[in-house]
Amino acid sequence: MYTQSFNVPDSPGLKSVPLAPSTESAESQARFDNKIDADGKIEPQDWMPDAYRKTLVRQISQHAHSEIVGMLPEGNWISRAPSLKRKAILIAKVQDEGGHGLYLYSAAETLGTSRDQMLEGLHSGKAKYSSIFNYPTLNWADMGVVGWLVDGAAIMNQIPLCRCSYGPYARAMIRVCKEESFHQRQGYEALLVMMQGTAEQKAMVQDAVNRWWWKCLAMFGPPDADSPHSAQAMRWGIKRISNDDLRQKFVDATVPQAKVLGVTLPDPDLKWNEERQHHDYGQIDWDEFWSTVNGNGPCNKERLATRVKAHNDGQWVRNAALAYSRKQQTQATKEAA
Ligand code: BYC
Repeated sequence: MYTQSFNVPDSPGLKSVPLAPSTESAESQARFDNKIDADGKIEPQDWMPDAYRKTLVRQISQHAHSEIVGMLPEGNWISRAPSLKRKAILIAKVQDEGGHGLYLYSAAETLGTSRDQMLEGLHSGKAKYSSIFNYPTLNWADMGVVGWLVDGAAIMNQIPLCRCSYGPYARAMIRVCKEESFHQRQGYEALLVMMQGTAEQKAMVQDAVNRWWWKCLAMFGPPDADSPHSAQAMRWGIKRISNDDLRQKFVDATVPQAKVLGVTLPDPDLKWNEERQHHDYGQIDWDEFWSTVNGNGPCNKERLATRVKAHNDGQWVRNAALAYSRKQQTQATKEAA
């Protein structure tokens, strides 16, 4: 059993945290600790500390909510896609996001929290979802930029989650990441086509990049020094790479893509730092981030209202499925008798 505090390697911004003392039997705690140390997977039937379970339910349910609310900004453009091909691609992408939400709710349910409880958290405004989905999608170029940058940031964050210590989450993320990769590519390809078009189309792409760039950098979460959950989550192998390190990887990967596309990333401080072998970048507006996370972004109220309405409108489907299942059960009981 651990008694010492620890520092997460390679993440100097993270605070040192004392490990929580076990309230369960020392044996169960030691088995859990050994598995984490050996980089093994924790499965639903295994004993786990309450705080580990709570952290997972919080993160996985917020992740699921993000996928479901994330359908709204793009769903808004399905009926206005510029061609049948683009419409088919967008429908497939939005449908994938719905699927991701469902895998993730299922993964969180294995920790003993019901889907109804999680949905109640979302619909009452208690649970968080990604800040990025509280901004409006104003024109078709936003569809390309959401694919390229928002899904690009999501992949950067999610690839390490495929190695998460909780088995059901890690396994769900493998398929999610494969699909996100298609999402990122379709967005980038749509932008490449627009950038070969008219001056007006090129200006639309640049305008969309200007509006989304900083929001995507904030998506990775607060700086490591201000991230209350990171150190413990990394100790448990839930998070594998810190918020700041993922943000840096995203910036480094995106700069050459922007060059190929022919757009300018809206940051005068963005430049290669030979010494660090990374790009330096400017200040993120954390006040705006927290205001959005706390419910005051441009679309928070609209997103939540749309989600709650969709859930209520779907009540008859859930009722019908329940009635059908009861009918089948009655039939089976009759036949068995
Ligand atoms: N937005 O200590 P921290 C997608 C909250 S969807 C809102 O760093 P943690 C897609 C955080 O929850 C992809 N809140 O926390 C879908 C915490 O609040 P609570 C979404 C944020 O958990 C459709 C507080 O700030 N991806 O790909 O260690 C179309 C302190 O933060 C945000 C995931 O959900 C934010 N951006 O790290 C297109 C990935 N950032 O809970 C695309 C899974 C932080 O104490 N999640 N907060 O009230 C994670 O990897 C981690 O939860 C985070 C935050 C990196 C997001």
